[in-house]
Amino acid sequence: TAPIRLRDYRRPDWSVEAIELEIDLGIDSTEVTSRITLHGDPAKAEPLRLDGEELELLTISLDGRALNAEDYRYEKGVLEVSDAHGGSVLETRVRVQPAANTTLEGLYLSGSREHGFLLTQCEAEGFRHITFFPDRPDVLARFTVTLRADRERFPVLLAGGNPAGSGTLADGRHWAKFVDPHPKPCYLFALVAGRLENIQRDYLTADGREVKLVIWSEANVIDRCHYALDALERCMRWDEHKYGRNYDLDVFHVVATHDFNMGAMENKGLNIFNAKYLLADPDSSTDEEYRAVEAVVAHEYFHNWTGNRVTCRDWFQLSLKEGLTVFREQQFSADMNSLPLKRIEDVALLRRTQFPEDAGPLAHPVRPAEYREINNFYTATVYEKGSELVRMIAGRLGQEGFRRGMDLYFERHDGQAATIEHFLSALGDANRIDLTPYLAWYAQAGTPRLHAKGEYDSARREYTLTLSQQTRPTPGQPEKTPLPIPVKLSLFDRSGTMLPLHLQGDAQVDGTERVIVLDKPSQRFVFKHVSAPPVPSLLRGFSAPVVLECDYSPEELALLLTHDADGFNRWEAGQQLAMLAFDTSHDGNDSAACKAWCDALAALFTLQTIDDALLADLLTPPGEIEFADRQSEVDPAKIHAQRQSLQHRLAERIGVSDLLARYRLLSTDSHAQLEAASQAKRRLKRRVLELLVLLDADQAHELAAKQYDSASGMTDRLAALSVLVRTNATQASAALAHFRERYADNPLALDKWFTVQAQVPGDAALAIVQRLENDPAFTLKNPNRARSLFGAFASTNPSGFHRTDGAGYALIAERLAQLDALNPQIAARLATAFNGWQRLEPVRRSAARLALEGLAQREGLSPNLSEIVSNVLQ
Ligand code: B3K
Ligand code: ZN
Repeated sequence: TAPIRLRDYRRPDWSVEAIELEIDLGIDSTEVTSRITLHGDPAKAEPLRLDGEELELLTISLDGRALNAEDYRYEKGVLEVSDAHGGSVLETRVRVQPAANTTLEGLYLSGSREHGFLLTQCEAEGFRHITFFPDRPDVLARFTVTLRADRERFPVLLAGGNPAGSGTLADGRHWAKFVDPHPKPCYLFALVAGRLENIQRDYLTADGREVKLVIWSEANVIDRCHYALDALERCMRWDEHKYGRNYDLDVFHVVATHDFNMGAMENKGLNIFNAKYLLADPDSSTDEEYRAVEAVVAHEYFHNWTGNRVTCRDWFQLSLKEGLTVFREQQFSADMNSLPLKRIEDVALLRRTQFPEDAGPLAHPVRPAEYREINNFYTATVYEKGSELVRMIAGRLGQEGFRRGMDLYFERHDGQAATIEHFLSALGDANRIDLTPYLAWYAQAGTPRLHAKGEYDSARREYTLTLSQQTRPTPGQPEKTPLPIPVKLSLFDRSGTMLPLHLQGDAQVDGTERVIVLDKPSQRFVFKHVSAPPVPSLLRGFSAPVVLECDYSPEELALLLTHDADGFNRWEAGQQLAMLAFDTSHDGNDSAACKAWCDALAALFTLQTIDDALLADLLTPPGEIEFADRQSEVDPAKIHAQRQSLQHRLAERIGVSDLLARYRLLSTDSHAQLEAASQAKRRLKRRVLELLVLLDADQAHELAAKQYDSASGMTDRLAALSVLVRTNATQASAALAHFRERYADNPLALDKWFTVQAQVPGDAALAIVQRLENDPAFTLKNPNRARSLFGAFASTNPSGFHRTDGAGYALIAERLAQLDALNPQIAARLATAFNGWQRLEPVRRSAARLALEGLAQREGLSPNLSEIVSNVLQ
């Protein structure tokens, strides 16, 4: 198939003013009657063409007249109707088969035939699997939906919009009607029908609307929805305060399902969630998972304005809603929890997922220029890098300026399908600033490298910082242009004090922190009145999504790690120092960097003045994927071993007795409270245990086994289990058996049981994965379960997946083909685990190539999986 290109965008010839849906629901067969009122000028328009995939067309009529076979054509996913004109009403009746739908796109069944419920997923192009429609985001229509079903089997009937009546029908059936007053694109349509329970709460918006907030789930988990309901209320208030945005319907429904392709979906008035991001309780959720629930609830809610009220003109603009909404969620989570910890988490995620994506064959701009399968573009680049771009721009405008810009954006584009240009113009116009230079960031793939070099002139008491940038070629983009890179910086003197900044050309002193913008290939910045050679702290708060290359000495980084007042920067200095230590330690000989890293951390460890959670993060070196990202030839086993030895050095430097003492101290607080201080203790306790096991495995295993047995919550329990399993403790099998038994009826907890084992490092992992896929609880049909085993193995366990004999690749390639037949979206996502194979050392590289080529040659691969496999291979 030919790719779809941004530059070919044309406004739709036909739009739809209103759509009335009448849906007769059944597990095996559902009939959908749609009446759409068309808008368009047939004189200049193409014939009416509607999207429709695998629909069994039962009847079709135009303006009340049944159509004959010669009046329309339905083939290859398109229904073409002659003779339509502006104002025409097209009525179609189609049949679809929910229970047979394993793709989890369109209308499908969650759970079993007997007890499960029906639901929809339309973004990006699922609506065409339900009825005929111009399935593109720039066609906004008013939706009226009537659902009809057997009352016994489907007591709850939900669709987006406001409720507009319900009643009884003959034969034990009933109906419910919904009207959505806000025109919306069809990807935001949703329905849910089945046996569901709910919890609810009344909410009064700042502008005086009474709203019912209702969370729905199957009966057995409804008491695990309270945390999400609280989080929902928190984020609604926050959006009112921070952005002046109020909710705009009388009800807000949220539904949990165990069968979902992604995290959640922002359907207008009817959000649908992967249960993983909605359910939370201390016995089965970790602290991290609580934060994820809060974040995803907020993300989906924030879409109501950034995504729904203002939507995207076309899917190339996806980051307009996703990057912006991720950014809004990050601000919210930082406000609810901790700004530095949130920033650390997000930057680590960016480096682990987006940087490798941007450095390999799947690299694409935040606004791609072309795609084949849009579902393959819900990527870390569109989401996470997209959020970083918004952050840079928000930083440029300042808090008030950004709010002014957002207000103008909503004012101008409410009810519209907008573009990234619209967004930048609104933000710029509200502040009389030209933001068009930032468009280059949206168009150019690849992570820029920012090179920094400082020179001190003692005679002139001047410090000159030379910044230069370079972006390596990416597929289809051999030439790169320089981008505007805001560099937030401070200068420290050698005692760790921040210096006042006198930038040449500036009228006066500008505090101790400021932003300079590099927008040329290279630029010099001169700071005056600097009395001694300073240590620059660059890119503070990660002010731009770039890789910083600066030839710091170990002492300089240690100084920042010790003295920087900002938690994020402190962490960042530690990460850079660990990188340096990693690069310079060979054959058991510690480098100066390794020594500096260990000394500085050991000192901070003893000092006990740092927040426990931050200390836990400081004590964690960059992950294996990040180390790999910096190497031109990757040996994952070697990286694993080298990273382990780095941590071993750190553990030795701190010493068994201090580690033990701290572990005991942290263990006194054994209640699974959600307070930040309790969470922080658990995070540090886990880290200390992980360091301890490197020094004294027997003792650490005993402690871990005890922690496992006495844990009052999942965070401690899973931390202990993971230490036991990953370090092959004799106690591991008993704990695993206990966990398996205890959580047999809790799929989300059981997923963790699979994951912990799939993450055992090294060659042992493969046999474990092969054993687990034969566990009766394993199934490829459930995305969470498939990810918990194969995703965890292939995407998060480099030393396990990348075996020299290629058996990891062969297994995943085989399962990809099977998975593809069931659920192409999930298969395509899992296949991205092969990204970066070209940089593997030769033995693994040829094994990976073999597996990929074998996969590419298989018959009948979905467009989703073929696109990823062929892009990865190129
Ligand atoms: N917008 C959805 C993602 C839809 C993915 C379609 N393959 C969730 C979100 O980003 O909020
Ligand atoms: Zn989103």
